[in-house]
Amino acid sequence: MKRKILIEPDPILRKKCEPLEQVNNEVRRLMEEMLETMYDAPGIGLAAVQIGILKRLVVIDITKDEKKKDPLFLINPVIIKKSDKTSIYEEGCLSLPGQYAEIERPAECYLKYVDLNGKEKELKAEGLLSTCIQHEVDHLNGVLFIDYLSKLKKDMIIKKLVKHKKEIKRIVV
Ligand code: GNR
Ligand code: NI
Repeated sequence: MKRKILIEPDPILRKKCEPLEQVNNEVRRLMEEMLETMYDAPGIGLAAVQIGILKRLVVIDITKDEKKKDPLFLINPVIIKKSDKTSIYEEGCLSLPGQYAEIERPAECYLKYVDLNGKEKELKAEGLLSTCIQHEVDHLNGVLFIDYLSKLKKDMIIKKLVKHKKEIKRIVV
């Protein structure tokens, strides 16, 4: 089932998410729904908090080819090391529709996480995957990419989103 994605400003997006205690079928089903919601959007990553669930769960698929899906399921991801070298990507966020900005982040990161079988894994990421992982782990801590912009740029984006949300409401009502 496809879920509704929360749009900033929304106080839920600013909450810190709780670690998951055990991986069971309910969690596997939830992460499949997150993946469906992400593909449908479409996006390359989604954190559970974006659909209102305050758990440390992330799905990612950065492959462009629609036929060759390559999903990554991250439970309780922890970034254990970041490179000094940085890279800049133009980021978007499904919770900030239509808004994009160039963000500088560590180019490489090392990640520890639990997979869908409850097994501890490690991963070294670079390029877009590294940026996406850092963007998603930020979500788990209530951080959005606009938090890295100047107050002026951030306020401008939030103002646009407030207007956007009012327009959506007007259409629905
Ligand atoms: O779809 C998304 N694209 C993207 C592009 C550059 C850096 C990060 C991202 S993640 C984003 C989906 C999203 O909002 N994930 O939380
Ligand atoms: Ni996002």
